[in-house]
Parts: sequence; C-alpha cells; structure tokens
Amino acid sequence: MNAGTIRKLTAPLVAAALAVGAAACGSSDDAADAGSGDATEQPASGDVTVADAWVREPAAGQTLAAGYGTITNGSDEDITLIGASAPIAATFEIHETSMSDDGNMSMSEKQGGFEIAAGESFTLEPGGPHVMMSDIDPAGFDGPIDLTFVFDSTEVTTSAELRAIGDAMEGMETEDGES
Ligand SMILES: [Cu+2]
Repeated sequence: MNAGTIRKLTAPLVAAALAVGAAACGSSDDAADAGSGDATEQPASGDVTVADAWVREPAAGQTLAAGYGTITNGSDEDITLIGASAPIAATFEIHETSMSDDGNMSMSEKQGGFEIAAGESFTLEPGGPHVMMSDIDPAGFDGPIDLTFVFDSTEVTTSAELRAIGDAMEGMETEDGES
C-alpha cells in the first residue's frame, strides 16, 4: 500500500509509455479513459513546478492575453498540460503557435495538450506554446495573477507577473476557433 505523501487526483494516466519529447507535436491521442478502472500509477504531484510565470498585458481594448512560464516535471511520470485557470474573468485554452509557409504566425488550441516527459522541462514563451486567456476583464489585470496550470494528474498555481505588451508577437492576433 502506498501511504500518504501522494496526492491522488483522478488521473487515468494516458499513454504514459509514449515518452514523447517535450516539444513534439502530434500526440493528439484521446484521453482514453476507458480502462481497467483504477489508475495504477500516480505521479508525485508535488514535484511539478512552474518558474518565471508571466502574463502579457493585453493591448488597449483587447480582451486577449497570453501566459507563459517554464514547467519542470520533476516527477517520475509523464504529465500533460491540459488547461489553466485563474481567479479572473476569462476563458482559458492551451495554444500552440505555428508558422505558415509565407511566414505568418498563427495560433490554435493544442488538442490533447502538451506532454512533458518525466524529468523534462517545457517552456511556454512568446512565439511558442502558451496559455491563452480570452474574454478577459481588463479591470482584473492590474497586478500579478495567480495562474493555475492544469495537468492531467495535478495542478500547479503560481503568481504570474504582469508585463506590458511588447512587440515580439506582432501579427499573431489570429484567434483560431471562431472559424
Ligand atoms: Cu493563443
């Protein structure tokens, strides 16, 4: 029997054997929850950390903001970043950024989330993967935000610094999803 230190969340560990490298695309397997009932493996949730979290201040009149940070999976199980939340009015999605042949960047929801192998780190950064907050209330954006990164097996909440918008992502306002 495993005793107490492991915080058990409902975690049917999906295809943990896939050990995909952190930034690999295309692991869009479904969260196969059909299974033999109980999860037999549980990651040690205390070992997942997020460092240097920050949120881009939305441009004037915008209700979109992106969150970034470096996730380190110090547990011995693969994890998947599947969502985020914060005590502000917003809709949260996990986005990836891609570059088309003609050099336009666009972003879209990452189906299945981002898998982070045991022992690996994964960085959310401008021009790359990020947490997308939409329909935000600008009044809630006046200081650090307690941003919660939601994984398949755990959650990590960290204080995300608010930074003024820069010019690093000009031309990537394309919000996929409204088609
Ligand atoms: Cu986005």
